[in-house]
Amino acid sequence: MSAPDNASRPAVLTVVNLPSFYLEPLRKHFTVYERLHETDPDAFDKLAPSIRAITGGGESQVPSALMDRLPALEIISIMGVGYDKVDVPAAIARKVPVTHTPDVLNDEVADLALGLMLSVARRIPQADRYVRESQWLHKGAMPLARKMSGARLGIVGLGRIGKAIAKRAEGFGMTIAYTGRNQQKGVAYPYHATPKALAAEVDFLVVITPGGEGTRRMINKEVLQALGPRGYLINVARGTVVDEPALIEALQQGVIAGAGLDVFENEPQVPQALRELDNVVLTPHMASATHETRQAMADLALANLLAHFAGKPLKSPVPEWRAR
Ligand code: NAP
Ligand code: 8YV
Repeated sequence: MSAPDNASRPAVLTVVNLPSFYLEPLRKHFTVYERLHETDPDAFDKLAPSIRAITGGGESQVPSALMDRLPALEIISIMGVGYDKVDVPAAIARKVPVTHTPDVLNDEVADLALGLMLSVARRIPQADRYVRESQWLHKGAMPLARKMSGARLGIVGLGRIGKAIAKRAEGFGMTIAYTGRNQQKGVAYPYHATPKALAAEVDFLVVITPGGEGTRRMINKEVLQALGPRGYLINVARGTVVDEPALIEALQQGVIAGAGLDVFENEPQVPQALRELDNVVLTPHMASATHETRQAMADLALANLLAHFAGKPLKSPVPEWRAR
């Protein structure tokens, strides 16, 4: 779509602070109101009837109450594969398509999952501190760590990213098993019907399902007990998938060996008790956060908006929209 003049540019509301490499091309095609509903409610009241699109990130809230304020809303474009905080049934009821950015981030998220596995088992952040704080000099060699190559990996959610994690883990000579709501056709890895059954069979349990009600606190005390004192939990999915208080207790009491966490229940708040633990590696929800991948996500989010306003097929609608 070539850039329209000012008057004919559709109005878009952003619901998160977007990076400049998304905002700048967005402004070429649209009149962009940056988080106007939060920054200037009076101006938002006046402009809301003209807003035809919402765009935000994978963690953005798009409740039906916001949609109610936007009678001209035509599309919600999420720059992220997860969309658990978008009220998709409410959007579908209004005939408003929701799009997201699958696949373009698979490699990046899988890379970080493997990075967290290595970090927690080989204690790489602790080793870095050991050198910086001159502990090597004064105490000698660090205590021995845990071998990852050849260990048993369990994947909770063998979807696009889960499969990219499995492929990388094969390179480490790991054995792989998985769980999900369904056994997958054409997948040779052993399937376990529940996270608990899977956890009992593995050394590393990697969680990479969607968030939302269907998976809330699915990784609970029982699953952690099944993972056991030599097991590591890695969560690159959503904080809501893990029972965080139960995880903290399990880490404090040695019920599991450690955890690598990119996501948390109440981001960016991370419980003090978790931050004080030495057997965890924590990252700030950054699994897709490289220039290359965030650019690809921004390009796809924009492409969905442009396709919609050009009357062309959407590039990547969410499955619920496709299946409606
Ligand atoms: P996907 O291809 O849809 O895969 C999701 C997998 O989860 C599927 O294998 C699905 O299998 C399983 N699943 C869904 N609901 C489940 C349930 N209730 N219980 C058990 N398993 C369930 O999605 P993806 O592209 O791999 O992305 C997965 C998620 O990763 C996203 O939704 C997002 O939350 C998260 N993510 C996080 C980051 C980050 O920055 N940390 C970045 C990208 C994505 P079944 O249908 O057989 O259950
Ligand atoms: C980003 C994510 O944090 O894609 C997702 O579901 O969680 C991450 O890639 C986010 O979406 C960036 O907008």
